[in-house]
Amino acid sequence: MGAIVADLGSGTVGMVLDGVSVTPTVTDVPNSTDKLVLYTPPTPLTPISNHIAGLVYAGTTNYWIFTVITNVSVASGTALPSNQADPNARGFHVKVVQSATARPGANGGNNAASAEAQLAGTPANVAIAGPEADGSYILTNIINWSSRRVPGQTGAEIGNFQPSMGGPADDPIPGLPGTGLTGTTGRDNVAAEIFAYLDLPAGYQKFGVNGDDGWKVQIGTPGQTNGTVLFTIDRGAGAQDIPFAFITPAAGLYPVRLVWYQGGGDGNLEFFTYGPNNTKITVNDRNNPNAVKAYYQIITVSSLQFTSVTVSAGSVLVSWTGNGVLQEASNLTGNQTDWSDVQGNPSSPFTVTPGATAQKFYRLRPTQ
Ligand SMILES: [Ca+2]
Ligand SMILES: [Ca+2]
Repeated sequence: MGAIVADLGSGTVGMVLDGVSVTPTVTDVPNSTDKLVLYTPPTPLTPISNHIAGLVYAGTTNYWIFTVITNVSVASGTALPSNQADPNARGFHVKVVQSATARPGANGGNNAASAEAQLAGTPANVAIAGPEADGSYILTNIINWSSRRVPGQTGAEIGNFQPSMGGPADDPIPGLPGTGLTGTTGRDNVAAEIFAYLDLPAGYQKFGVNGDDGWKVQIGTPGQTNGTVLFTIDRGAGAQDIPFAFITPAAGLYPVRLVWYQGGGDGNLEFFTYGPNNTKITVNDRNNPNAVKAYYQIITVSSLQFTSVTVSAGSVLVSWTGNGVLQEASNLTGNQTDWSDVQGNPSSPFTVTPGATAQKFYRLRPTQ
């Protein structure tokens, strides 16, 4: 909970939560004499619970009430270590599908299940395939889409992020208009899966989507539809901010897929977080140090292992993958000193030269 206090000067400020005094942090608001007063409970408040907060300053207390928005707890073990983020893969893996006819299903096809069905191939896709091997697009910046920027469409900028509000211009939706679609059909009947590993701290994460029509956000890699749903709303409606929250049990890279769909009329999508003073920050904004970083792929650590041992023309050939040093032993007693690096640090494949000993053992030592 928080407040902005003007003209505090050298005065003190405090906060009260549900009748108990708490100690807020007080920081300067940039380019202002105002102060930002914030208090974050040590454990997240229960979803949908009601509270009374108070701001104490200048000899008085001003109270307000609030309700905690829904939040979902993400299971332990979901995240990958942050150091597996590929610094050369900032951005999103995006699959867009578009059809010549409306999605079948409830709410005129404007629901998450129908969008998943469309992503899986029904109704048939006519969107222009992206340059990736699987027909997807890689978007290396932010998600700030507007159907009005699709070639052939017109109209004003939309949402929180647009030049008149000091932000970037809206982007078109990749792959649109689909083959054979002209006029307004070029922006209709669309579904998209926007995937990234999001580098998140532990604790309470407040995100938001401004969209038209509806969307679902869930844990999962591309095409993985059974992960924990962080937020979903089935709607056929215009651009609107809808915040949602979830709790991460540990810091790390969380695989998140945002499934968005658009039926008819306008369509737009903005994906953002709420900063400490509720400032909206687009996910993966490279110009904002407070932005959540998105990565469309991780660094895969090559496993160190033997792949084959073969005998040919009196020689033994040992092969392996990964980065390691081949070690040898003539006898195994359980002692580390049994092992020594093979002379010359050979690379795979290695040809064993028959020697004086009747047996030889080999192993691989990681070079990390
Ligand atoms: Ca926008
Ligand atoms: Ca729409």
